[in-house]
Amino acid sequence: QVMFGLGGAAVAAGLPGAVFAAGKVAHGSKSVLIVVDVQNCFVPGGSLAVKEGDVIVPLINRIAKGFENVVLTQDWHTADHVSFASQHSGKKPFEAVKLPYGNQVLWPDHCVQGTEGASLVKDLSIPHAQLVVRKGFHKDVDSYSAFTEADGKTSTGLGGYLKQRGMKRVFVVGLATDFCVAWTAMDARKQGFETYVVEDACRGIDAQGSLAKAWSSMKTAGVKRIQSGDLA
Ligand code: VGL
Ligand code: ZN
Repeated sequence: QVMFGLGGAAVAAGLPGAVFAAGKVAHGSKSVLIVVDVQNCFVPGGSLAVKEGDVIVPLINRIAKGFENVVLTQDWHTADHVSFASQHSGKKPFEAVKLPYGNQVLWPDHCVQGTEGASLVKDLSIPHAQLVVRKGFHKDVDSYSAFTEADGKTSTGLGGYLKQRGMKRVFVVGLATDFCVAWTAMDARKQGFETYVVEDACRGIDAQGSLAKAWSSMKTAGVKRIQSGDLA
């Protein structure tokens, strides 16, 4: 009886605090949902359209209703942004270049500050969202992550904001799984948040195996991969 009790405690201690017996992941007042880049450019019809990027919007709206704390992000580039293939002579979208901070995939022009393409998708309905983080606004530096720009050192301030608000757990949904969602989730882990990606509430670009690579990197980083049905 005593052994059983200790064993139970040990098993319980080994489980993440938020996972209960039913296998559901709880998300209380110390959890935040980060809705990544649900913008016109990233849904069908947009300049960097993600396949099925639009179909996750109703699911994200529903998930967000269960979260007290929600942050939205917007990719927010200058018209001459370094991540645009149009700024590199002889380069085409989805090719890469070496920049001072490392390798950079080049993209079609997208999410230019103040344009319709950069606006949040109209059907996204999360009126209680508390903060919109704009990222990638420095002309010479990209930022897939909502926490740290691609130079690996310039902070957006989001980590400090979430810590000052007492957040412990981060749940990530949105676009694209293999770029802004993955980088945001990995940086959340790096900053000490217990981090979950809700897979069915994301869609990926999947250029040259990038989706499988992203999931493998997230796993190594300790990011937990869950489905919307796993949320309590
Ligand atoms: C993204 C490529 C370029 C994203 C943003 O939101 O995942 N991907 N800019
Ligand atoms: Zn971008």
